[in-house]
Amino acid sequence: MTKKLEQVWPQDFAERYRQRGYWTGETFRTMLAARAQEYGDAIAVVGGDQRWTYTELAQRADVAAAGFLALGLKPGDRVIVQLPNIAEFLSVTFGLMRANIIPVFTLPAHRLTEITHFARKSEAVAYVVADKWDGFEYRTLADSVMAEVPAIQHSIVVGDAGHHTAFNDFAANPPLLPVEDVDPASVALVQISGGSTGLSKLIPRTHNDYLYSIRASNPLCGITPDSVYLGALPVAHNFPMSSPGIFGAIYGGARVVMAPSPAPDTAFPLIEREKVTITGLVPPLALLWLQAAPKTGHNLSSLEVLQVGGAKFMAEAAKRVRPVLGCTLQQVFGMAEGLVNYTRLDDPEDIITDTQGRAICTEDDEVLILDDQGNAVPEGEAGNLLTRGPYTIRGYHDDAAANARSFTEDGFYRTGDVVKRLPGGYLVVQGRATDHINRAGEKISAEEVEDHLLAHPQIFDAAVVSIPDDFLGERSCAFIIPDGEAPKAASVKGWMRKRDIAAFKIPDQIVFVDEFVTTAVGKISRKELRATLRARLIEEEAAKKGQP
Ligand code: OOB
Repeated sequence: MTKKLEQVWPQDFAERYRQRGYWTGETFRTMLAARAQEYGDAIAVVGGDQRWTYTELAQRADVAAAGFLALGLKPGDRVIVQLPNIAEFLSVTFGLMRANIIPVFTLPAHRLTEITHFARKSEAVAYVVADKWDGFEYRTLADSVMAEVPAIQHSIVVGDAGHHTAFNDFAANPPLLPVEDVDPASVALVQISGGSTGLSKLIPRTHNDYLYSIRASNPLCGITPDSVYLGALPVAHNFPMSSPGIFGAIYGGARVVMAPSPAPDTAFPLIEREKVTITGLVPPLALLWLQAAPKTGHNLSSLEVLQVGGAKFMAEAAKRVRPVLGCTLQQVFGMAEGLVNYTRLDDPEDIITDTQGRAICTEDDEVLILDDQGNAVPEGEAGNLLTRGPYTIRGYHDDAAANARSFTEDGFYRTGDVVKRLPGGYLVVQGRATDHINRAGEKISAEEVEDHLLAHPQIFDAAVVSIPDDFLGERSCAFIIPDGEAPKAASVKGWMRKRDIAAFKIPDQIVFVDEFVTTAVGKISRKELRATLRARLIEEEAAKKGQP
């Protein structure tokens, strides 16, 4: 028996969210059908040399849906989707949703270890990849995934499929038969968590809640049917998917342009050619764009809004966005679990540059800032951010331990972020209470990387910490106690690479130590240990640079 995939709010909350018009009963399928009606001839998506109108996108979604059903997939099944920024991302996704099949979104950077974990945990029956991307062979990965997870019965490849099922052949199937309407309170898609403890958790999002966050984001981000959204970050990530992202653009009858890479030499020509009006970046990429823009020959004047989020964008860099790029900065502080904060486009400049915005839903995004004892802190003081609301989940899929840790009894999600609140509800992110590394917006669980390191025959113990980094925001550093003679750092990294994990999880820096600090009473917690090691390294590095 497959485990039920659901996301349930207590009845009184659900009623309130419906009554207040957040949950409308719309589903992804009815939404796309309505947009195809209204904006039929307008271009919905541009990717590579493809340009599809809304009518065509809806037709392609129908074809995809018929194809998935013809393979024997059934409504309610889960499918791992691992696609780069290509037009087919939308036809696959809307096709699955059209057939009431649930996509589980993974990143192109994920490898066998992560994909098999997501496949098992979601009990997926199929896996969709592109043939090759960025020098990596996803068909070979699909072979390994199928060998390891027998429940995955189909691997569907966009492009040259080899011996896999060809997505491009779906058009040969008989047309889609009528599909039953789906309950808008059911799960539409699965996002994955940043993974603050151990392996990433699955985040089921419903039609009601996800579509609310998208619909409510659009006016805050200035999306109109004339907008052109550039998908620069991997669009499977919650930020470029829904804040407002590619789905917001489609929701608004606007245009999505898929960028194969966020690097200036790829993105800038696309901005000029497609007259892009809005895009979203993580801080390190925003820095690259600020550096490249003054020297570019490309006309970037169509750009109206640059969103930056996923990690803290420092005020000094934020101040340069308007003068250098000539557009409005929007800071976005969100999480795949739900809550998204935006600076408003007409906010005073200092709010835009110095804060991470305020919640989408002024009335019903409940935001608590508490000290470690659970008491509210005064305005302006830092505390732990907890939240609940019409698009913040009440639980992860099938993970009682994580749920007990991450949610309070009355349903607040403990974000793990330390923030302060300014008048008007604006939040400033101060740091984090949990032990993950936010490397250029990619969240890395210290524990997960430590577990890999501990499998190394010459490693006795390991602690992984975040170190401030001028460019990445944070980089990862592994402190290692060798078992006998220390291996070379490069060989540890090489060995980690062979663990079939996303490359961003390989430690940036490795420091060998003889022992970890202990206290008089013996062992200290991993959390304290990481904090101590981190502080010591930062101090040593500062001393080397001759700083105080
Ligand atoms: C976004 O989502 P996730 O799930 O990858 O990561 C969420 C975490 C937050 O809890 C926070 O620690 C950090 O990423 N974060 C930021 C931030 N935006 C996210 N920290 C400081 N400043 C920011 N602006 O990263 C995400 C999801 C939707 C929209 C935007 C970002």
